[in-house]
Amino acid sequence: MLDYFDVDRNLSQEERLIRDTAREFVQDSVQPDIADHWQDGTFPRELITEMGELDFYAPNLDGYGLPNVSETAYGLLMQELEACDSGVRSMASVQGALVMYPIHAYGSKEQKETWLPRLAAGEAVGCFGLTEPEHGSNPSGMATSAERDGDGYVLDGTKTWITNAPIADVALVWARDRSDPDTPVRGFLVETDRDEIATEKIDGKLSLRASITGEIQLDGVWVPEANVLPDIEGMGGPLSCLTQARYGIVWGAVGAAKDCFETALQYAGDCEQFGGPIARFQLQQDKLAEMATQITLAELMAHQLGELKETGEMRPEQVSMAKRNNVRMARDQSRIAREILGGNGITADYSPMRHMANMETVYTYEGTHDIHTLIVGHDLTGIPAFQ
Ligand code: TGC
Ligand code: FAD
Repeated sequence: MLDYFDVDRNLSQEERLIRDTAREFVQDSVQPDIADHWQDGTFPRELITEMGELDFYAPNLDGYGLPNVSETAYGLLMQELEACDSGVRSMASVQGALVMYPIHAYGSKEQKETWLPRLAAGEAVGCFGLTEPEHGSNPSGMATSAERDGDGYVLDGTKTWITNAPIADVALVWARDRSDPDTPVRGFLVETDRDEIATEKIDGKLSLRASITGEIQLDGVWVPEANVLPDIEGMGGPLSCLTQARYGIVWGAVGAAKDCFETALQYAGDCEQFGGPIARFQLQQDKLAEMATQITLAELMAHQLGELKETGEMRPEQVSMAKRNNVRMARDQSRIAREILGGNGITADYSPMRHMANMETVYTYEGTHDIHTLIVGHDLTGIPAFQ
């Protein structure tokens, strides 16, 4: 894989090992069937426990048997998974950064003991319910409510576009506590086998097809007080989880773009027109040089962000800048790669068009490109421009 500035030299032995293990897993277990899954709109569910056995879910956390690897190692893992398909990285992102992280950071001892080992092993699947039909970019306007009822809460509302909802065992649902005069947002762990919860699959996606997406319909679901995350109140709860997942996307986007680059470079060398390989044309070399440059810039940003995260100095606004840049880069470069492949580029036999379609989702979820522009703009000027 492209490493023009030799970032490999800075990696520890453990980081190389994790990257190589992920690469091997992808090559052996995922790559052969991923295009079929994408076309069929299915996720290779048999891989969920295999990914657990390989410590792919939240390996950057500690305790409860979690390996506490470096943030760079975690990023490299996301890079390798998304080099295969954004749906595979999404599986690990949601499980690790959006479900295990909040339980680890804000959960009770009992919640941690119940869920972290099972989620880490892939024996249970989690999903993260923040977005609503009328509240996507502005989740703080959420309508989903929690009302006190005996020694628990009753939840009502609809969450939509929820990765893994139809296959989840537990949904982390963010809702406003209407029993409290301040109506703070709180996190509720809702087992999906409870009464009055439905998780319908969303069909017809033309992007991120190798990932299961659904709604969460909460129609008076009762959960005990023990299912509320005790150590967090307010939007800082869900938004802090987004910072973790966005960090993974910063790296993942580099992986998708690298896969596009490698495919295009190989193709340009193999494909002959006008009596020789198309790689000899200056127009194609310009495209390849620009791709390699943009990927390298994004990769360096990811590595520096990893350093900041490792030392606890990373700010959410820096994650926004990197998510915004790296996903736009992957979206643009996957399209250039597709172009280099000519007609073959529009088939599922090659990865660039699949990555290109996936990037439309990645550009939109975890904060749209526009929202990250406004987050960075706010940080630079001190003036919020969201409303
Ligand atoms: P705001 O008033 O700015 O902040 C409220 C509180 O939260 C804190 N905070 C953060 N903390 C950690 N990380 C962040 N990124 C944070 N952003 C804000 C903030 O300091 C404050 O704390 P406190 O203690 O003062 O109360 O919040 P706001 O409601 O005005 O938010 C503004 C905005 C637009 C930036 C935010 O709503 C936003 O990011 N919107 C985008 C929504 C989004 O990204 N949704 C993603 C849904 S999940 C998903 O897409 C999963 S896809 C996964 C996959 O398949 O891979
Ligand atoms: P909207 O917020 O309605 O935005 C529409 C357009 O308006 C966008 O172009 C946006 O940039 C623009 N816009 C909005 N506000 C502003 C503004 N203030 N200024 C300028 N422009 C603005 N959510 C979860 O909670 N959990 C998940 O697991 C999850 N998985 C997902 C999986 C997939 C495949 C997809 C597509 C989405 C997923 N999401 C998930 C939801 C995702 O986070 C939202 O789609 C995203 O936050 C955008 O919200 P929206 O779709 O409602 O668009």
